[in-house]
Amino acid sequence: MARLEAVITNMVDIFMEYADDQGHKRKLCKEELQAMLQKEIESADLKAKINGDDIEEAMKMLDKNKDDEINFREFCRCVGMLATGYYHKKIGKGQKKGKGKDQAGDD
Ligand SMILES: [Ca+2]
Ligand SMILES: [Ca+2]
Repeated sequence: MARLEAVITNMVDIFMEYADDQGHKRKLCKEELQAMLQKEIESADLKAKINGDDIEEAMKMLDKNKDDEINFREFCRCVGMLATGYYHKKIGKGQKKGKGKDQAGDD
């Protein structure tokens, strides 16, 4: 399979595999998210990007519509964040302390 195709099908397959495990189908609850992060991400750097060691924080960060679950759109955003983090690392753009964390201030 072409590489980009593999990325796309992997994303969908991984999401569905974990999201359909328990609770609501097509959504990752906290336990499912934790299981996925534990098994599907090995790099400590990547995990740190989304607070992967603290499931409460990771959930807070990824759950944009605040329904306490991760839907596919939120999952895609998560993968995008990880990819961006990796990209920045590769081009040598470290984490600069500019304006701090971008807090999605939607209130
Ligand atoms: Ca589920
Ligand atoms: Ca959500």
